[in-house]
Amino acid sequence: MNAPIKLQERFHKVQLEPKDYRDGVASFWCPGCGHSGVLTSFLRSLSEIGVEPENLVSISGIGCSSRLPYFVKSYKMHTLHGRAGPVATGAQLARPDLAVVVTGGDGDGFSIGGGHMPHMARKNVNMTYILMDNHVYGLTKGQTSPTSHRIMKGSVTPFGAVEEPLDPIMYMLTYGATFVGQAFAGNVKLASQLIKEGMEHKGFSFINLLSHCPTYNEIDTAKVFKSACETLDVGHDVTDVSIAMQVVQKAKQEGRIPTGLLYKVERPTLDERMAELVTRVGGHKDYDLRKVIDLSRP
Ligand SMILES: Cc1ncc(C[n+]2csc(CCOP(=O)(O)OP(=O)(O)O)c2C)c(N)n1
Repeated sequence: MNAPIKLQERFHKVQLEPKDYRDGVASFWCPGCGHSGVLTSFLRSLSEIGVEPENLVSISGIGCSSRLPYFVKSYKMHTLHGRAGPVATGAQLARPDLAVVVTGGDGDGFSIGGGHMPHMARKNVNMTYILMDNHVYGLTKGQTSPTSHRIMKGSVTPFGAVEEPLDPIMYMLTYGATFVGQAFAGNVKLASQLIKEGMEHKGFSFINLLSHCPTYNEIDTAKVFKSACETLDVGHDVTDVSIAMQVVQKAKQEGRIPTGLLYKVERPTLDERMAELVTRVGGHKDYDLRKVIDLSRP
């Protein structure tokens, strides 16, 4: 049997239009939803990467955003709320030759799924995580999320959120993601470029797309996101995590949102380390794979 072709080597082999990656299911997002911009960007990146739909796996949890895989031609799994990350990690380890992408909301990723986030980053799982960050729980009709601003009045917090918001970018920089980028979901040019670069990156790529919710978030409108994101021109050393953190913090203090590629480094991925371990330990006199895994089970 031939050795499986590595993931990044599969890219740029086919020429398909963005529409060729669109599955037939009609979108059921609200008119004007920022998530549509994420979908448009994702389809454009897939076309630019030239990945075959049968080599793509899109995985999500639960939420308006988590419906995105419905609309993309790929293998897909709409998993449990907050559990897309571990399922995607398993898929990536089982089939390192496939491109694995998680899409989901700030609630899905950082509330119920928050416990999984640092581990995907520190393990450097070779996959892409696109956070569709609308600072609200959309599907369940407008509760505050971990990224909601304190002034946001949610359906169960009519006087505003009482907690400070979490910053997904600082979080990922802290926990060791090897590719971190951010864009406004309505900026399809930048968002699709980041998704493309993130998918081409070998390792865990995290892309935060600020996606306005016109139905349940009156604070973070498309206009607000757009003007805050546009003002920044980041030209820093993207391989230095402390510089990336300083850039992000400085922008935040000035009321701006830093967009573009914020951080990118190379580090061995989880599947590479596991393959190396099996090769190394496999030569050990006491190592017997059959004792570790019951190969007779289907
Ligand atoms: C175990 C479990 N708890 C709670 C819910 C209810 N629920 C569904 S989606 C969601 C949050 C969605 O918010 P987010 O992930 O930000 O996505 P959005 O809808 O805003 O795109 C919640 C709390 C659920 N489906 N399952």
